[in-house]
Amino acid sequence: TFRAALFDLDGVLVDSARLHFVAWKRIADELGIPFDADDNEALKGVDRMGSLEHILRLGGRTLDLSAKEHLAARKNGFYLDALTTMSDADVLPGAAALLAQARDRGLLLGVASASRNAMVVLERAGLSNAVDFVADAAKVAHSKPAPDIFLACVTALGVASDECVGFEDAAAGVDAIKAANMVAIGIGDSQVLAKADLIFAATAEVDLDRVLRLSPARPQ
Ligand code: G16
Ligand code: MG
Repeated sequence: TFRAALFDLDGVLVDSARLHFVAWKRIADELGIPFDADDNEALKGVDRMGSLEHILRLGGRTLDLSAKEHLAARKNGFYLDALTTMSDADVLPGAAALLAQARDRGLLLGVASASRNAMVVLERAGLSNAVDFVADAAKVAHSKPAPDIFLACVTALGVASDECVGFEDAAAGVDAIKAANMVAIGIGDSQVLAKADLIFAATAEVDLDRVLRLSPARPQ
C-alpha cells in the first residue's frame, strides 16, 4: 500500500509558470533575445540555470559562468518580486482538495520541486501547512530527470520509494519519479507524459481512489 504522495509544485499544485515567464522575459529583453509564452513552455520543470541556458541557446548566445550566475540571480530577484503578488488564487483548481483528501487517507505528503523557492511559493499560496515536507532543491546533487529530489522526500518522510506515488506535469519529472522507483501520475498531455503509469488532464481531474488502487512499484 502507498504511504506517501509526492507532488511537483509548478503545474501540479500552483501556477507559478506565469511569474517565472515575467521574470525570464525581462532577462531575455535585456539580452535582446526574442522570448514568448510558447518558448516559456520548454522551461517548465527545468531548473534555473538550465532555463537560462535554454534562453541563451534560443538567442545563439554563449556567456561565461560568472555572467550566467549574475543573470540567474537577477532573474530570481525579479521572480521574488513577482511572488509578492502570488496568493491562494494561484493554487491550481482541485489542488488544495487533493492534498486534503490524500492527508485524509493517511498518506504523508511531500513536495518535490525543482524550485529553490518552493517554500516561499507554498507559503504565498497558503499551502505550507497542507504538506508534511518540502524538499530543498538547493541541497540535491542532480536535478530532474534524476531521482534525487523525490528521494530526498523519501528519506525525510521515513518511507520506502516503493510506498510512494508521485505527481508531475513535466516529462523530466515523470522520468525522475520512475528513476526513484515510484508510481508516476502525469498531470497534463498524455503524449508528453507517456511514461507515467496513469495520466489526468489536470489536477482537478485526479481521481485519488483510482490512483490508490494502482499496484505500488516492486521493491528494488
Ligand atoms: C519550477 C518551474 C521551472 C523553474 C524551476 C526552478 O519547477 O517549473 O520553470 O525554472 O522551478 O525555479 P527557481 O528558479 O525558483 O529555483 P517545478 O519542479 O516546481 O515544476
Ligand atoms: Mg512542474
